[in-house]
Amino acid sequence: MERRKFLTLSSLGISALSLSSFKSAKGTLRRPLVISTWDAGIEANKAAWKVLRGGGRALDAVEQGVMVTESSQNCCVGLGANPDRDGIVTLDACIMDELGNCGSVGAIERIKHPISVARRVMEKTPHVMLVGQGAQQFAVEEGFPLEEQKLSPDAKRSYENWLKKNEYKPVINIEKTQGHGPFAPNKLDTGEWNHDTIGMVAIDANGNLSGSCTTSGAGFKMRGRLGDSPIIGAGLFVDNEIGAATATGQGEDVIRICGTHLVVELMRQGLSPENACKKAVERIIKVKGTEKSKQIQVGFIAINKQGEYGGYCIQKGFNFAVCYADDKNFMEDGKYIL
Ligand code: SD4
Repeated sequence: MERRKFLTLSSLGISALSLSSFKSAKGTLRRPLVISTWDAGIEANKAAWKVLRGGGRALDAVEQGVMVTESSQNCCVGLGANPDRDGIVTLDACIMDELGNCGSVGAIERIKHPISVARRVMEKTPHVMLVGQGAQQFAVEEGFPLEEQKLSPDAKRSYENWLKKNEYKPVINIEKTQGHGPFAPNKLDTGEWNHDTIGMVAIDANGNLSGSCTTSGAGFKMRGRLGDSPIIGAGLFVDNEIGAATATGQGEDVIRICGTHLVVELMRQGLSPENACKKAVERIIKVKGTEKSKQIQVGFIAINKQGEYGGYCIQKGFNFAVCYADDKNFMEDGKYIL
């Protein structure tokens, strides 16, 4: 927000929060603003909003927001999530700030908060990505406790089910409770979710953007497989001049088009967040072909520097959580193409 406007309103006793809906020439300017993928985004947004409403930095908001999801035992993300096809939970995460700094971990095991390790990689090493044992070693050196290697009851049940068929093929990520939030616990039992990721992007009261993305990766993936989520420009991209985007769904197809980098570049050319996400989805369909695209799901969400947001996906079933005020934290269904 423009500093002068902020100071004037502050001196009138109006809090930063009430600024979230003041009008600009482009329509309603929502700032601060945080959006995140899937139903679990509601709880994650609440934690992010606590940071943003107090005037905090978007980077802290996106880290603390997705930590909530990583902590949940009954969720698709974090150590309680589905394992790879050898029965081991391996986690990927990345984070990016308003200065273009970024950090990432891939295939890390027994660490509860990969997003925080990704942040340490960004802040404390000369590197962007650490993977596997090296990432775990770094986490331990940084004081992160090594958790037990044990499947959560939900993941164990779902892995045992998977082993019966041992079928290795992509699943179409959907949220059957679409738009109904909040995130309900035993969804593995009811089959109400089959996704594995939370991506979050935010703009703070100072107009700075950041993003985070954390996942257990595609359920029952090959051992050693990395998806888009820990890859800057695929699962997450932030450009503080323009906007920020994150992705979910079939990671291989997001990587092929450098998905979130593409979304941000399309916003740079003047597209709204929603239209930029739509064009990126269209690109995937063009590259993959319509018939094969019907077998997969990809969803993008994005915000721009003006505080506008949007999302788009290949097919029905993707949703995202939007928060820009104490009483405005709600689900939106992603528009879809096929
Ligand atoms: C991956 N993009 O590892 C992730 C999976 C995902 O909802 O988003 N699932 O490919």
